[in-house]
Amino acid sequence: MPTFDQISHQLEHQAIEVPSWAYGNSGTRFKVFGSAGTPRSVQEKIADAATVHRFTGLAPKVALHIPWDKVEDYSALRRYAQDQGIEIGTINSNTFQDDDYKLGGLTHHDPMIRQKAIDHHLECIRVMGETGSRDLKIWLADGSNYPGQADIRARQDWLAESLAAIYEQIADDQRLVLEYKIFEPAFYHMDVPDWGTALGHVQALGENATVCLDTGHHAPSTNVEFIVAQLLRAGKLGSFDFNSRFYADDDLIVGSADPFQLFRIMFEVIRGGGYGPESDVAFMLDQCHNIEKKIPGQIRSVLNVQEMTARALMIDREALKAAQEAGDVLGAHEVFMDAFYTDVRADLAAWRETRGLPAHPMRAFAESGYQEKIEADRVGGTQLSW
Ligand code: LRH
Ligand code: MN
Ligand code: MN
Repeated sequence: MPTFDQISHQLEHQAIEVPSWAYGNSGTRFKVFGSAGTPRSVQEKIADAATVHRFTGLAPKVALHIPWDKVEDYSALRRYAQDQGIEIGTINSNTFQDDDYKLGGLTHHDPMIRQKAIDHHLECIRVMGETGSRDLKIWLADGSNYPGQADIRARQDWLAESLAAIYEQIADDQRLVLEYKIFEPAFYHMDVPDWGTALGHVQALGENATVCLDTGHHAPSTNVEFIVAQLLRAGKLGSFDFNSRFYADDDLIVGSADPFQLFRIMFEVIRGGGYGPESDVAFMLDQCHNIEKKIPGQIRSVLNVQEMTARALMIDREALKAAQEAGDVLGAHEVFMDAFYTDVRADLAAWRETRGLPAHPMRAFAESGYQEKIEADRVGGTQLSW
């Protein structure tokens, strides 16, 4: 097995995009808890995201959600982020909080509503021009609750037309990234429920259209790393929305529910050429911190990704291949598991120090006083929720 020192250079350029909405208050349909220090403006969310980057060196971009993060001047917002040491990343559209979209947005039976949803995406593309963002990420809440309620076939045609109208405005150096989800908020059918549907649509659009894989958006027991392998084979894995789940779209801290799954995913990413300076896969978090503190929740998350990446990089690929080709079932499995069971935490701590970062980012953040300061400063105004 390679040593940590042999793989550590591959960790240098690791970049994880944090979501602006992770810093706002969130909850379930039962309750959204407020918490001291929660941002009251987009700028305060960006300041918190930049803090995660300062303590970890892992999070150089923050993804925005429009209109949650709507501001007057996006160029000024970009400069604000840069002054804090980060860039604005993916722009996420939002067609799920407007009454007009009750029965759908890009797939609505009424062409006027579809046009409204298309126009929202064109507005997002305009924002991307100002923020310098590469990716427009589209997740649709569109679907139906009852058999017979909607023409599920016609909606695919409308979706294809709507996406084509948006894609037409995507510049050569930009991408349209389509995210799928098995259910919720619609419970009978979703218009983009799975990777096959998403892949079909983005393949019809063209080269700059790819798929976003949100780890919480599958049926229980789905082999997610297999989907990773498939999308990479097709050259269509655009991005990840990382999070953990026990049941459905739980949006918990990535690597908390099933670190082994994260390891397996990272292995397929690495093996399939999706990791490293040559790759354009975006690694994003899509999480909510309903009861834990938000900044440490994000720090924990990016560290979990880093840790499982390091372990996956340590798989002895040659020994694995040899065992596979010899038909050595248990030998191959052992090679795989040896890397998974290797504790890299001490090595990572030492390596961080060589890069001028705190060895223990969680501890360093707790001792920094940042949390106490925002709790004292951010009084008055309205806390943001996602
Ligand atoms: C939908 C989703 C999608 C949204 C985000 C807030 O469940 O994963 O990515 O944009 O949550
Ligand atoms: Mn998501
Ligand atoms: Mn989700």
